[in-house]
Amino acid sequence: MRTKLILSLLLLATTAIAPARAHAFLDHASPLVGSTVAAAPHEVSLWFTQELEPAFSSVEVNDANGARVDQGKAQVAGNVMRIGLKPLPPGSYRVRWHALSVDTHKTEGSFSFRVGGAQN
Ligand SMILES: [Cu+2]
Repeated sequence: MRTKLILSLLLLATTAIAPARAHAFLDHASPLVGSTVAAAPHEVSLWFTQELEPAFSSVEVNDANGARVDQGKAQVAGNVMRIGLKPLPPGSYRVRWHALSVDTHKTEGSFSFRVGGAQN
């Protein structure tokens, strides 16, 4: 009986302490993660699972040689982050994002997409 009581108390304490599990993870993106697009996109848009803190969230896009191909300043509105792109020749590109969600949790990630078909 006593053990049961202690277990219940422990469980209660754990539940009370557990933080909200709602970090800003990438929900989806445009261009789609890992996709190949026929026409060069003018911007990359990222939709997150939670609202972002604009001052501490950023994204950059690099070509296969590591050169920046974005316009330099991400725009954040609610749970969406966008960044304009320079004209992209066919090739593969990597998007790297850092996010601080409104619950102050940091997340980051990257994905690639490709412009054009057979070209490198
Ligand atoms: Cu969180």
